[in-house]
Amino acid sequence: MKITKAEISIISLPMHTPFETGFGKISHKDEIIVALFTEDGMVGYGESATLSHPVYNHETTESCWLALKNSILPQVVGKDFDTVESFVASYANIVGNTAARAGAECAFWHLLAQKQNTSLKALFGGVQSNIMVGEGVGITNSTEELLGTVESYLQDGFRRIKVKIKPGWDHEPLAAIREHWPDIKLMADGNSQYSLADHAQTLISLEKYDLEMIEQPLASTDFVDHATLQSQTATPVCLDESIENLNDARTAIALGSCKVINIKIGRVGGVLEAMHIHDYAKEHGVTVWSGGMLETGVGRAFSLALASKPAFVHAADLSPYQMYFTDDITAPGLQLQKDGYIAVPDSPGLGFDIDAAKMKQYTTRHHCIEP
Ligand code: OSB
Ligand code: MG
Repeated sequence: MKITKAEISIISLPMHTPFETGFGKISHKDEIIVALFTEDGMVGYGESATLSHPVYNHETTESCWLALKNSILPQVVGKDFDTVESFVASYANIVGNTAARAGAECAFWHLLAQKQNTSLKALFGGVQSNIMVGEGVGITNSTEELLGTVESYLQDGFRRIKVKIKPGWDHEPLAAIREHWPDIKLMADGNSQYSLADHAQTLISLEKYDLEMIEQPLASTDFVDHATLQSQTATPVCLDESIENLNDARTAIALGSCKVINIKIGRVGGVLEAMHIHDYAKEHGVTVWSGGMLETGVGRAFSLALASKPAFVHAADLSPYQMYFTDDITAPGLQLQKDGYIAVPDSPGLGFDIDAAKMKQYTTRHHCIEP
C-alpha cells in the first residue's frame, strides 16, 4: 500500500467531568488523530493518546505533534508498505515518543484491516468476544462524593472499581468502599506518587481491602523497589508507567516487580510492541489488562480489539465516552452491556464509523504531510 499523504489533527472534545489523579487534574483533553491516505483511496485512522503536560510520562500533546510532523510521518509518506513490520521499520530510528509512534502504527493497522476486509480483532489474533469493563474513580473532595460516584458506576454495570490514590488519600477511600461493598472487584492506582522509603507500611497494609491489584504505586523507573514491595505484600502489584516496551516487561518480570501489567498501546509505542509484551507476560505467568488514557472512540477501538487476546483477564479501562465527554468522533461508540461487558466488533476495519462532521467540528489544529 503506497502512502500518498498523512494528516494530523488535534481533536478537542468537551469534557463534562474532570478526572483527578495523583499527578493532577485532567479537565481538558486534546487528542491527536493520525490519518494515512493510500494511492487506491483508502484512509486509515490512528490515535496518539497524550496529556497536555508531562506528568504521567515524558510525552505531551505538543511533543507528540512535533514528533509526528517532523520526525515520523515524513519518513512514511511516498513509500509503499505491505506489512506493519516494514511500516514501523521506516521510522525505527525514532526513540521514545511512544504515543506518536503508536498513532502512526494504528493508522497503518486500520489500512491493513480495510485492505484485507477483516477486523482488528482478527488481525491482532483476538479470541474473546466480550471484554469485562471497569471504571475509575478520580480523587474526590469527600468520601460521600466518592461513595455516590461508586454507587452510580455499579448501577451502570461496571464490573470493577479502580480508585485513584495518593499519600493522604488511600486508606480512607478504600475502607469506605469496602465497608459498603465487601465483595466488588476493587483496585487502587497510585500513579507513581509513593516511595518505598516513606510509604512501605501504608502500601503493605492496603492488603486488608482485598484489592485485585495495586497499580504503579512507585516511580516509573523504580523496578527494584516495586520488586521489594511485591515480595512483602500479598496484593498483586501492577505496572503501568514503568512498562514502555518489551525490555521493561522483561526487566520487571526478571526482578519480580509485578504480577500484572497494564497494557496501553500509546504508552508502549504501538500494537506490535503491545503484542510482544502480551506474549512474553503470558509465557511467564503474568496477567495483563487493557488500560486507558481517556481516548476518543478511535483509540478505544484499538484497545478493545487488543483486549480480546487471551492473557487479558482483568476488567479493562474502556468506559464509553459519555463517562467523561459530551461527544465523540465515532458512532455509535462503545456500548456497555447490562452485564458490564463490551462486545468486540467482528466487522471489517475499525468496527466503528468515524463521523467526518464531528471530526471537523472538534478539530482545533490540522497539518498535512506530503512527500
Ligand atoms: O494511570 O491509568 C492511568 C488516564 C490518564 C493517564 C493515566 C491513567 C488514566 C486513567 C484513565 O486511569 C482510564 C480510562 O481511560 O478510562
Ligand atoms: Mg495507571
